[in-house]
Amino acid sequence: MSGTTVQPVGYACGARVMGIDLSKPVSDDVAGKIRDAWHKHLVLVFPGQRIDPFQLVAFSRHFGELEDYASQPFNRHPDVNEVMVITNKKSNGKPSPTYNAGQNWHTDLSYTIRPAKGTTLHCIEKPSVGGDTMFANMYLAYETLSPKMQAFLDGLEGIHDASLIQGLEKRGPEVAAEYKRLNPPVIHPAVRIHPDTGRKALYVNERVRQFVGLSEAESKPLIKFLCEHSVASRFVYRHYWSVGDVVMWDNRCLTHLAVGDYDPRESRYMIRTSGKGDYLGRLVAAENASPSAQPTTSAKIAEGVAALED
Ligand SMILES: O=C(O)CCC(=O)C(=O)O
Ligand SMILES: [Fe+2]
Repeated sequence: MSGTTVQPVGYACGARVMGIDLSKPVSDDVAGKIRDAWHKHLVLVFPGQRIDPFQLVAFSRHFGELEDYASQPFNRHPDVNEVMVITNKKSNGKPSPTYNAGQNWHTDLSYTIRPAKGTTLHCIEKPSVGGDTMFANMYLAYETLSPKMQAFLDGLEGIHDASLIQGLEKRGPEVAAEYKRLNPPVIHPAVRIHPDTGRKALYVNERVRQFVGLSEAESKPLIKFLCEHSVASRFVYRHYWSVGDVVMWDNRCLTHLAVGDYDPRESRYMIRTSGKGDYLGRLVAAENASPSAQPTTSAKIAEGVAALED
């Protein structure tokens, strides 16, 4: 990447990449170097870009197949299926269903069986102040736990539930109901091994309701502890957006939060792609109904479901 620089912008994660024009085709060689920088810094910021949704898709495809957002059929870009619009701007006089997207700590699409691998977000309009996004390094969150807690979490699975999306109900009863219908609770490991780096990362966030095999009363304090621990300020990079930024992050080893710290009368307009996940979780319901499920697993899931229905 001659003429290109990668400059860390945060200690926990985050680097600024200068000298690449994303409106032009990116060679496989450059894409490989970007991937290496991404694995090292987890969040890459490409400032000063002017790209349309097609160019965003072309760039993002270098890092794998793209998500078609079938489980979130809201605010899709009218011209490009793989692009979601994250905005507070009304369309056809109706409030945007993504106006409050991402306002609790999460990792994208973890409430689906195939959570997004990475996400790329391009800022087209932003409020005069605020509208920031924060990212927490979940490798560090895991690595700073005691060995006993790490060993315990290594064997745990979390139930991720779309109904825990912050502000979902405020998007309107139809949007909320459709979201939940399309995204029934799913199970993922509490700790994931990143397929490219081999490092373990905590995979628990504010959209986890319970751990499989633990009661709700046992799960809740542990989830609370892990959520608080994982977003300690020393693990966090806060991105202050500028128009033209393209930010690409790794959902397998980060959680993130849209802070929502801006005047809602001002416009914020971002376009987004997500990479299809490289691993599959399991549906709580399917697992529970499957006759081939191991009795112990089945019983554990049933316990989880029963507590979910409390
Ligand atoms: O709008 C933002 O700052 C981030 C929203 C979000 O969580 C996402 O696009 O995945
Ligand atoms: Fe998100």
